Amino acid sequence: MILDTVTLQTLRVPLVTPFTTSFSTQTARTVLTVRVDARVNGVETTGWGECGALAEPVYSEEYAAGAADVIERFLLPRLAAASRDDRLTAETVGEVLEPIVGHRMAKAALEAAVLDAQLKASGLSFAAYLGATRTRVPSGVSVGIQDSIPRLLDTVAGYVDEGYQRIKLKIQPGWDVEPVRAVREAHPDVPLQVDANAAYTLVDAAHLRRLDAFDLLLIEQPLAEDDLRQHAELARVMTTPMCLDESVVSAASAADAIHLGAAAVINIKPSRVGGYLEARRIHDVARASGIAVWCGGMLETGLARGANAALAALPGFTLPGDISASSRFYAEDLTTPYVIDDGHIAVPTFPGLCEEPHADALARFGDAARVVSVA
Ligand code: SMG
Ligand code: MG
Repeated sequence: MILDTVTLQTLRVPLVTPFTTSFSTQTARTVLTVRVDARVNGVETTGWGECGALAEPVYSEEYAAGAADVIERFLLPRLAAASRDDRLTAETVGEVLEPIVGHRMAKAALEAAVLDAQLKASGLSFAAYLGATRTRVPSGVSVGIQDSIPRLLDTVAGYVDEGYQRIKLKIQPGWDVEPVRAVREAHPDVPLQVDANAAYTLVDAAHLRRLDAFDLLLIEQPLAEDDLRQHAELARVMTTPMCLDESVVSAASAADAIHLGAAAVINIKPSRVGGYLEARRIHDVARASGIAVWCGGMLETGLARGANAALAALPGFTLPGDISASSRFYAEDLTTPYVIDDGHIAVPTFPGLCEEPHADALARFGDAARVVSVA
């Protein structure tokens, strides 16, 4: 692939309802978009990616403006050099950017845009490229921390009525056992799980064990990102399966977590781990070890929601992901919205990872696009 231009634009897309987790309340998604204009074997092609980083470094150390900076200052010059040396493909982006430490969400956005451009040039869908084995994936929904238990029950009932196949409740100290009990009593059979976003410590082990009473599919990231050993210790005293999100940033860290007994289940977020190709490697590692995986979300717009669905259509994704309809977060998506149909999201069949975003949505939600010369 020969890179011609790369365009960065930061959008602020309002959420239909505030989304509260143990670390923040989001009312809009700040999303850095990456557009790549390139040629593959002389064929002009365009690809799009979005960056998983939030506006502030509260989920991980990355944030949208920082991602734009590292892309422009350090990542793009390396991609441009690889392009000039004629060794740039989606499959080489990872190794070309490897000398830059961390910044996985920034790298993932670039890899996605290059991959989208490459697949569009060859007319191949992302699902076909990955070897996906399903045409639709079960849809789960992540439910934020609410003001009261009655409001939580209303919210959950609405999602169950929409057909969501699995409910994930965000928890934090002071909002855990009682809300989970209330939802379990109202929906005795719904597949239910919880996500703490690292809000607890091992001192809370006895309290967290009370969640074992509610037949949860899993507990996601109760402890800090670097507490692998402590997650293993907590896993030994709980019957609820331990699932890691923030702690798993690569296939190597997934292998470590599995080996230590810190993860019986892994949430695979392509952005968190540096891109879809590393995400697939984690799927492969987990599958070889008999560890279940599911696809997590970072409130993706239509630029990445369908690609997540394609990833989740690989055979090792045996639990429903945080892949809900566009309407879960957005009144207006950047592309044709993804819809929930019979509890599922269809895996896209168009070439590449995403549709071209609607120009009017980019104009309405975005700041001035910045074209970065890569020649
Ligand atoms: O995209 O459906 C989605 C969001 C799923 O809960 C979700 N993501 O820790 O898993 C997680 C959170 C991270 C983002 S919170 C702003
Ligand atoms: Mg999580």
